[in-house]
Amino acid sequence: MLSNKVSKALNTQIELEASSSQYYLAMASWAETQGLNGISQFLYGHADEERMHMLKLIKFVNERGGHGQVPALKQPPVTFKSVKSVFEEILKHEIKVTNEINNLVEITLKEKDYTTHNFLQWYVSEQIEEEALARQIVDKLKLIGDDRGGLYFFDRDLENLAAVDKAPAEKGK
Ligand code: OFO
Repeated sequence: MLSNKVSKALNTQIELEASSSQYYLAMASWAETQGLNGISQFLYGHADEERMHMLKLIKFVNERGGHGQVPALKQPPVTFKSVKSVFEEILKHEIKVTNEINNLVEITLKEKDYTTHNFLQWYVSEQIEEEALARQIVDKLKLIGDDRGGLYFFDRDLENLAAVDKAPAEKGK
């Protein structure tokens, strides 16, 4: 059974994962309107992943006798300054999510909730990957600078990355 403190903290995380999903969905839709199909496919996929992070938490909370609550969300931005600013925002956002996961881990230790502590290890590893990927992409975009041709190839690279990410899910169908 979850303590009130852990249950509340997990529900706050549910809200953060849900708003991450909306945020990336808004970025994906904006990129699509700019003709950046690879980038938008990658971001649509990323939005789905965040939804899965939220769902995993909801199910865990319910399994442990709590109530995973579906939150109301603020509208995310509609337009973005540039592709580089989108990925810089993602990196900033993921660093924030990592900090929140770390706070959650700390709460479970204080509450001696080792089951939730164990469950959260998946999120700890996931955050390492998410931050590393965002950092890699931001570095690539710095190299590209204002080169339109570079952006074209970058868009194609992300299309390939989105296809690779989707492959295991499709195999599982
Ligand atoms: Fe759920 O990891 Fe990103 O935000």
